[in-house]
Amino acid sequence: MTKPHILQVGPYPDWDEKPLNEAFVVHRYFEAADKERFLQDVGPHIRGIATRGELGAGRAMIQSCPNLEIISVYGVGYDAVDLDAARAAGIRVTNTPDVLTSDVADLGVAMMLNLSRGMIGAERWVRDGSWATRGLYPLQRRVWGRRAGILGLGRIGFEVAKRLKGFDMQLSYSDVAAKDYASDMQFVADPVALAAGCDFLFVTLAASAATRHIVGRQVIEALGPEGMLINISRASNIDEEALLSALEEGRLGSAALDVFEGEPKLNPRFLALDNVLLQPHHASGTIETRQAMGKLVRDNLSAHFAGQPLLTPVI
Ligand code: 8YV
Repeated sequence: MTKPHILQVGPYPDWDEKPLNEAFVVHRYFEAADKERFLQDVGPHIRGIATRGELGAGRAMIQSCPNLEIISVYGVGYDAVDLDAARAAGIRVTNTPDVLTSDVADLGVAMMLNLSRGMIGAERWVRDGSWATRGLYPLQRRVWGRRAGILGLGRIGFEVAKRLKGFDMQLSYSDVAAKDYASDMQFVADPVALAAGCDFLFVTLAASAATRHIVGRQVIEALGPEGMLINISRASNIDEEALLSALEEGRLGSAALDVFEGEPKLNPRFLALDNVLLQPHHASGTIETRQAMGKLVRDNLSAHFAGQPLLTPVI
């Protein structure tokens, strides 16, 4: 049987490369020096795209592959895939939900604990000898028993909530509608009201055009100088300019961020702040989860080319 040709948009861990190359003829887009030329050359052969959540597949890429049938995303977020272009051409799209949910929630909660208790600074305090020369580390803020708001109570938000219950926190959430599986949490429809009523605001929304900058100046102001924003979703959910100026001016207490506009480059203003915890978009980055994500990317492609139902279809 001839192997289908696929376009690989970004690198995967070594353990994924071998099985991918065994099952498909793989064209490595990310290695091409002249990407436009590369797409012109290989585009007509491509029947599948294997991409990553943050890389997606834009309209130009999709349209350069006239025989494209499926886009398989390594990630739960598919906001970087041009769904309209895919739909218009009858192209299927899959993602990797569920397998990463708990790891993403773990990192979000870890970020909250770490920043609230000042653990990065405390580590520095030990290493640079301040403990011996300056004495006790400055007191930090408690987590347990305080108020957490969750913006987007989907799979990841729900796992965050489960973990926060272990810290005896008072929980509330916003979503398009109240969820029947969250009767023990307070539903607050308006994100500004949600932010006004919590100390820690988790952003766990699937990003789309409708959620762009949903955390804007008003939400940030409502969270206030004692509040902490934790983003484990997508940068586009937050108005980064409003966030930066609020952090710089002390109108927002602090922010723990795993995602940034234009990542992996980020606005250098973040680096000058000491009220932030900055993480390199690695909430799903455990060996166990990444192995499961890689397998799901391949299994969706293989199912499609074998004429079987997709495991985790988006469209
Ligand atoms: C990335 C993610 O895909 O699940 C998502 O939506 O953003 C991540 O899991 C990951 O960084 C791998 O590229």
